[in-house]
Amino acid sequence: MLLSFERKYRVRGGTLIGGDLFDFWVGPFYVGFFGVTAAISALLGTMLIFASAAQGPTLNPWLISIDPPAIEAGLKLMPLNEGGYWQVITACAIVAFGSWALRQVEISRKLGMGLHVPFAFSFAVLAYVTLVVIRPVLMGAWGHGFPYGIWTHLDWVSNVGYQYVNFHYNPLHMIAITFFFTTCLALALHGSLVLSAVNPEKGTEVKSPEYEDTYFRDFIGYSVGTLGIHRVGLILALNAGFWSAACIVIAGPLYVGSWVEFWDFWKAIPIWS
Ligand code: 07D
Ligand code: 07D
Ligand code: U10
Repeated sequence: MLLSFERKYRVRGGTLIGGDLFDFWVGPFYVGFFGVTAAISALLGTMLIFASAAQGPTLNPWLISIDPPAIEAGLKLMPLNEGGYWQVITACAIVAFGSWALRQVEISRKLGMGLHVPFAFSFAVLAYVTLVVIRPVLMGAWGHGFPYGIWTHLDWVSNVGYQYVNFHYNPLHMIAITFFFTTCLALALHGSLVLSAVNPEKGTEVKSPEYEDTYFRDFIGYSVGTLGIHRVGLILALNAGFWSAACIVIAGPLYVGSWVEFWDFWKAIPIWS
């Protein structure tokens, strides 16, 4: 069934660049120009991670860390072993993620669908680019980017957090976290509601979307609707990514010091001071 549908849509066209050149599939994967650039940049980036790791001190995948240049190096291009690996790997990653998004665009166009998937993925890429390009450039040093290591990137988050005393007091971090939590709540409600409709009591019929609507009208007086919940979900998730990028780009470039003290203005408002 799936295969007969695939034969119908596996037709030429919809490419953004390269015409028919890479307009083919390898097994289940659509290739396209951006599949080739994604494959090359991802492979190259991964090989550079291995090359850098091979310089020592460890080959243990959990402990490998490719560190950005020292902060003192500013925005210079550095020799490979002094942060240059990190810089080239970052460039490979951005080309790979960008190609991935453009490949999503080509597939959407082939299928005559909206561009919602690439639009959504772009928010993840934006968060990453904010961390490793936008914020470091605004602060004047690549050394502000995060290191590429499973444990060391956690150290970076913790250290940067404590540089601002208590990162929880960053108001945009609060907004981002609230969107993450709400996204989870919405997905749990949606997943459980759909499953409850398609898994009714034994011997009874699968329930239609009207039941899903009615469930929430009975429960909270309103149903956003079966299409609406997907809009809600997308908007919540995009906001989670967007406010994350915003919360970290203001920490440093716009606001230096303690996020706890940031709220002093609040205590000084005349009404209650
Ligand atoms: C489930 C989709 C699949 C993706 C997976 C990740 C790699 C890395 C590379 C050895 C939801 C694949 C992992 C390719 C291997 C090398 C060099 C997505 C799913 C399974 N983090 N982070 C993780 C990345 C940042 C933070 C895990 C990437 C920021 C915290 C994994 C990036 C900050 C915690 C990982 C990135 C930050 C993690 C699970 C890029 C703020 C954890 C990720 C490119 C955003 C958790 C040991 C996951 C953990 C975790 C990958 C960036 C914070 C290793 C690729 C700098 C606090 N991060 N992270 O499931 O267990 O994502 O860490 O920006 O607690 Mg991270
Ligand atoms: C950057 C990932 C992009 C990924 C891409 C794809 C591959 C391919 C291949 C699987 C953004 C990569 C793909 C590599 C893989 C295969 C085949 C996603 C990115 C493009 N915080 N905090 C956040 C919470 C504290 C701090 C964001 C909670 C402490 C700093 C989010 C808590 C301190 C930064 C968040 C908490 C602190 C953040 C992360 C609780 C530390 C950031 C989500 C309950 C002491 C980061 C943009 C995100 C940020 C960030 C949540 C605690 C510091 C809102 C819930 C108090 C320094 N924190 N945090 O951004 O905003 O995802 O980054 O305590 O930099 Mg925080
Ligand atoms: C959703 C949904 C819905 C569904 C769904 C889903 C959302 C309406 C109808 C989808 C959801 C799920 C399936 C649920 C699970 C998903 C998650 C939890 C999300 C996380 C996902 C993962 C962890 C899996 C990630 C896996 C990936 C990304 C696959 C990895 C793929 C590759 C490594 C290949 C990538 C393909 C590329 C780059 C393009 C094509 C390229 C090739 C085939 C390789 C060949 C290369 C070339 C031809 C180019 C030549 C270049 C070369 C060889 C390089 C040479 C370079 C040198 C330097 C030598 O809402 O309901 O149901 O299902």
